[in-house]
Amino acid sequence: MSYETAKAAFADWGVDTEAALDRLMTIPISMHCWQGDDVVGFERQTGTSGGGIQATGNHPGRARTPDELRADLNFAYAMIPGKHRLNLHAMYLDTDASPDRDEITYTHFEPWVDWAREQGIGLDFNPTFFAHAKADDNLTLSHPDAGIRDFWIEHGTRCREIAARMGAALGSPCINNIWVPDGYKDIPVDRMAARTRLEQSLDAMLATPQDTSHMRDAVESKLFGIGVEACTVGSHEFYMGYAIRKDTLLCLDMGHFHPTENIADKLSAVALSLGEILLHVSRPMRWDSDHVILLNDDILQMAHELVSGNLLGKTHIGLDFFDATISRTAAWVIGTRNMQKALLRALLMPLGTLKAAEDRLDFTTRLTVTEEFKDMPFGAVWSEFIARAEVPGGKALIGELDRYQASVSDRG
Ligand code: RNT
Ligand code: ZN
Repeated sequence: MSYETAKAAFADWGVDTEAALDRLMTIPISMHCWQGDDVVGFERQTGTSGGGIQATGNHPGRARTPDELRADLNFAYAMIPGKHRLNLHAMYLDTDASPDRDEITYTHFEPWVDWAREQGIGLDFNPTFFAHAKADDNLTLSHPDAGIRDFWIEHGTRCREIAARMGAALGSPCINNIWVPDGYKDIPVDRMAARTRLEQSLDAMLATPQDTSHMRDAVESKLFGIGVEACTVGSHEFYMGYAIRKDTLLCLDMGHFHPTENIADKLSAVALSLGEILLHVSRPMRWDSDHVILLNDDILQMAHELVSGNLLGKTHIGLDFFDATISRTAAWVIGTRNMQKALLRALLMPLGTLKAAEDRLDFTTRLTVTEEFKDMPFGAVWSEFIARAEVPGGKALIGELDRYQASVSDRG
């Protein structure tokens, strides 16, 4: 179907496809660096990511250096319409030096800032509280040993400074997301002590005020992880209360709740008590498996809530998945485009009609319209979107993804 025919079909429902296309082009998605190298980083240390997160697979082409990762990112961004962001973890520093986590400075990340400036993209940041000898017990900011807590407080404090410098340098606030793996494999007897320590460490880390036009802190909760099945210190309730009291962002990761929970439902609930929200859009399969996101109901509902609840202005959309069994660049491109496709569908819904039906308790009309809309020509509007952005789709996209993957397959 041509775009003009689709445009008329949506206009018949009072939906303006041009407005939807314009809006979608302005929504930045923060692409996570760690899909490119299986969450390994560039710290000259070996070992797995730890902390209960695990990339599986050994598809050829893993980025081994910052230059390789940037080349892969440049390719991926070229396949995605619009201007987006890069979400960096502290373990991805770019330097010949080998500072420990409590020694890192902005200098170690300057090549990333230079690259981001050239690309015209913003940066987001994360302290790395895993994949380190001092995190081997899955306890960091809540560790009973004050020396270990201080080490991680210093790391987190430095990361906040680095994030602020990044945001200032690029003229776009850097979202600094704090996730710690802290928890217990078996049933702890003193949860209160662990949570009190986590709270005090976070307070110490956040004590230095940073300019919110340069950086903003987010805190990310989790239900459980492999190796910390009995108790996660930074649970949802812990961080929701903390974020409200301390005026930080709350990060909702779609893999960090019970599998029957609807994460999209949480957006409007927490938004009423929070200034801003960070999303880690992910796809858990049976556990927090971080599969590449599909254009499935979970993502469609998330996009619907963002649009329907008018939450795009206060929500930062970040991605969090890592699959090492497929082309890593294809994973980025497919996942990021799926998030955009979901947003486009949400922007093309006749929300006025639907909300009016709901308000007069006409649930029959609500159901009829949502189901009839499943046959609307969303694909033709998406094709127009990528054509205007001069980005390939369909077989041409597959050809580009294959060509790039072949060019990196001989990496050791
Ligand atoms: C882990 C959290 C966290 C990490 C990244 C690498 O369960 O989701 O966000 O995936 O920081
Ligand atoms: Zn996450």
